[in-house]
Amino acid sequence: MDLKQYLARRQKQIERALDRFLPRASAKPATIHKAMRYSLFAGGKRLRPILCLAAAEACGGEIEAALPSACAMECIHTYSLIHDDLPSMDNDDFRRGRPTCHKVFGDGIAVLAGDALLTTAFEIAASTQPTRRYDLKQIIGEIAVAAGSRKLIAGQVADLEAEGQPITRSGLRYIHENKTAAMLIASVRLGAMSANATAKQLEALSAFGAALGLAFQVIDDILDVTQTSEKLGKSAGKDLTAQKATYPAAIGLEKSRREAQRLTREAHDALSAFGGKAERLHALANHLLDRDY
Ligand code: GRG
Repeated sequence: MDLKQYLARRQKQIERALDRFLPRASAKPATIHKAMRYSLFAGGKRLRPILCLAAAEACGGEIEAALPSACAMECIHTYSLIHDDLPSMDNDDFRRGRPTCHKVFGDGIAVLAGDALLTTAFEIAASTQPTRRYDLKQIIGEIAVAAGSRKLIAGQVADLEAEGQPITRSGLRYIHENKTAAMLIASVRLGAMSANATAKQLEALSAFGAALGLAFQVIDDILDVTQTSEKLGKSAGKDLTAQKATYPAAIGLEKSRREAQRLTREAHDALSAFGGKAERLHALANHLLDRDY
């Protein structure tokens, strides 16, 4: 398959759907809708929604049915980036190749734009068509748990608390499992749910998302020290200066690369029962391992 073409097609579908789901920039109060759209349509890779759609395909589902979940996950991801960049968190000026939300709109509006994207995600998810096995309660619950205080927020809290402190491998893994992998796991599970997947398929996709999420974060840590800010579209080298807990800092660059390869193999293995239907998920896993931004 031509992955480049596949990514471009899916990115286009996701941009269109997000544009449809979000309030217009001119809707009152215009400032907040402009700020939400500023960060949402800033050229992110759309990894989480693409994984959601590819998981739906692997389970024999339709793209249209998975789009609300896919867009909800992208809204939550964007909210987390806006808040992460705030002066009270990572204090970043540059994200997705442009000045961060708070740099353009001010801290107050950036906090509110993040809040509004988080709540909009649930409004979008509520428009999902339930399937025979999965009702709206399960779909909304899946998103709420992944974005909540035991997953995404837990990872962020552990990350903040680890700054400048020595960290163990298991402490580092805890941060990455919650801050990064939980959102990837939920993305593939939601895609599968939209396709009325079996419990076994959901389980396999959870294992895939967990391994891929960790691999993705290890690569992200490596890129932070090996790439330029221009290439990444965000401030490179920040982890080192902020004394962040990262894989290269904990185990070195070479070992980190081997760990990313091992985790990617684990992700591939989790898909064995899907056969050819998981072709896109396999290609995405390889692509994430080889990426340079
Ligand atoms: C503030 C609740 C809250 C959480 C913040 C997502 C996050 C947690 C922090 C952002 C910084 C970071 C390194 C997060 C780890 C996950 C990650 C690598 C996010 C970047 O995802 P990409 O590369 O970004 O998919 P794009 O811009 O392409 O969507």
